[in-house]
Amino acid sequence: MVKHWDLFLAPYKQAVEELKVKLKGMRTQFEMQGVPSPIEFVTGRVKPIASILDKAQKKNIPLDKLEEEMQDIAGLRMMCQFVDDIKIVVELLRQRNDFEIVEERDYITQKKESGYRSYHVVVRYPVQMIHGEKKILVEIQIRTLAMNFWATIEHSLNYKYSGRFPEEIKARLQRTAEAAYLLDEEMSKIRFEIQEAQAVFSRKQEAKGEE
Ligand code: 0O2
Repeated sequence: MVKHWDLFLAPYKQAVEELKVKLKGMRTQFEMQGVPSPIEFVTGRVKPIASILDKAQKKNIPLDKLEEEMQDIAGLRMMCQFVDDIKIVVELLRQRNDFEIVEERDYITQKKESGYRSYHVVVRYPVQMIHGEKKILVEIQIRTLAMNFWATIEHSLNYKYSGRFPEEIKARLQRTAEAAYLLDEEMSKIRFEIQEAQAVFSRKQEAKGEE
């Protein structure tokens, strides 16, 4: 017998798979046009059941209200090389008509107390199931590679310390968040040099492939 969680998570799994194809497709289209892509790579995941239960408990979300109140059971991440690319990607998402944006959270201009930076777009996405259409919430996080590096490290430490960081670690994490931000700023300043070099590099790779 198919378990209750499998049934509940089925549309979320389908949404993540479909959106991974669609959002990765955006990158491919830039590549085909021979212009630098604002999207470096895309990942996606369905929140593990244990994390859903954990978050529901922490945020007092009744299990029969998960669909409406937990926005990130289905999650996608779009990584960009440069901070300015984030705006471009958000604008591309706003122009799509295969989902409806329900909320945007800008943790880049308004970083979280932890030091976390990222831009979150929550969308309502229609999934075609055998019994009809089901609209589900999906959270798309858009961030630079540096923001992603920091968030990944902080997330593992958070897990280790169950969110109760020793003061020293907390302070260091805030400083590393600033360092990541500075790295993004410096990279932005030499963006055109970097993109020129990347274009030369990919032309060389293509030529090698044709040999
Ligand atoms: P996981 O393991 O990534 O699924 P809240 O959970 O209260 O912070 P809310 O209202 O659920 O926030 O939505 P929000 O603000 O969009 O944050 C949800 C997700 O953003 C988190 O999911 C993380 O992926 C990421 N995030 C938010 N704040 C931080 C942070 O300080 N550090 C890191 N590393 N990631 C953050 P989950 O459920 O926490 O975790």
